Amino acid sequence: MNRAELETLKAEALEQVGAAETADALEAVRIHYLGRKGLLPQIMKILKDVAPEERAAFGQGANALKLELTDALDKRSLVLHGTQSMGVNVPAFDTTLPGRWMPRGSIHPVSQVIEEAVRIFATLGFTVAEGPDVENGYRNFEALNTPDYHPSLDDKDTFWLGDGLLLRTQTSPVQIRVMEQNPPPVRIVTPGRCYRRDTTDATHSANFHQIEGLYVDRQVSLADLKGTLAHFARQMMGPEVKVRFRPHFFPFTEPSVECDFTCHVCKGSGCRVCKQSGWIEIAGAGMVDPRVFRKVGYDPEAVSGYAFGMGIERIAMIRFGIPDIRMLYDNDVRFLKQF
Ligand code: 2U9
Repeated sequence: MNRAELETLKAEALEQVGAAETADALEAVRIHYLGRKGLLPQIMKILKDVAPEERAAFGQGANALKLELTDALDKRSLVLHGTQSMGVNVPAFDTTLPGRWMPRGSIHPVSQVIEEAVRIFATLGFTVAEGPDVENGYRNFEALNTPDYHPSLDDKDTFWLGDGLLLRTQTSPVQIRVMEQNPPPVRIVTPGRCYRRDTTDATHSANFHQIEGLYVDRQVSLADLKGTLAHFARQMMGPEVKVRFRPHFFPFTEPSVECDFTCHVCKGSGCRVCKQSGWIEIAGAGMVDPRVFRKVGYDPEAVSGYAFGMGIERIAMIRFGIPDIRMLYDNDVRFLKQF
C-alpha cells in the first residue's frame, strides 16, 4: 500500500461516515476502519514493510487518516443522536410524535377584577402599593383611629397570632406604611388578601380580597371622592350604572359614606338580587380622619384626603353572576375555565 492508496481509503471512509443513517450503521463503519481488527490497525502493522524512505510520510498519512476519521465519526454521531445546544446534547426531536397536551389555564375571576380595577385607577393617576398579610395591632387598628375597645379587635372577629401580631382585617395598614414613609401627596390603591373570623356562607369567607384607595393632597374634597367612585362604577359596570352615597360611620374617616351602584340585574327597578331596592352596596369611603393623619406625621391643617374600600369577591360575583362566594375557592376547573 502506498500514500495514494491511503488517500483513496480515507475518501471512502469519510463517504461511508456521511452515508450512515443510523447510529448502528455508523458504529459498523467505525469498527470496519478503527476497530481492533479493523483496516487502520492492519495498516499500522505493515508500516515496518514500507520502504524506509517512504515510511515517515506513510506513517503521517495513516495518523492523519485516523484523526480525520475519528473527528468525522464524532460529528456524525452528534447529528444522529441529537443536536448540540448550548454545549449540551439534546435528544433528537422526533417530529413524527404526536404533541403533548398542555391544559391552558385561565385568570381567576378575583385576579381579573383586581387587574381591571387597578387599570381603571391607574388611568386616574393611582399607583399600586402592597404590604404583608401579617401586621401588628397598631397599623391595623390604632393608627386607623380604631380604639382598643372596638368590637372588631375581638378574638371572634380577628385572627390574632400572638405577640400583638394579626392577619390584617383590611388593607389599610398598607396605606399607613406608605404615609409613614412618604410625604404627601399620595395617590395609591392597595389590592390584597384580608382575613376575618367570619362563619363561611354564600356571601362570607374568612379569607377575602379588598381593594382600597387613598388620595392625599392639598384641598382634596368629598366631591373628588364622589367623582372618582362614579367614574370607577361606569368603567367597571358600564355607562348606564348610577351611583348613590349614604351617610355612614367608620372610625378612620369623617365624614363617612357607603356607596351603592344600581342593581346590574334589574337596572334599578327592583328584583330579588337587590331585595327590591334597585341598589347594591359596593364600597365604603370617606374623608380621612385628622387623627389618622396625626398618627403618620401629616399635618391635617395642610392636607386632606379621601379613602375608599371595596370587596373584590363581591364585585366578581356581580360581574360574572356567581351566586356563592365559596365557588371562587373550590378550585374546580370546570367552574374556573368559564371566565
Ligand atoms: C386610611 C384611612 C382610611 C378605607 C375604607 C372602607 C371605608 C370600607 C369595606 C368595604 C367592603 C371593607 O371589604 S369590605 O368589607 N371598607 O367600608 N374602607 S373607608 O379607609 C381608609 C384606609 C386607609 C389610612
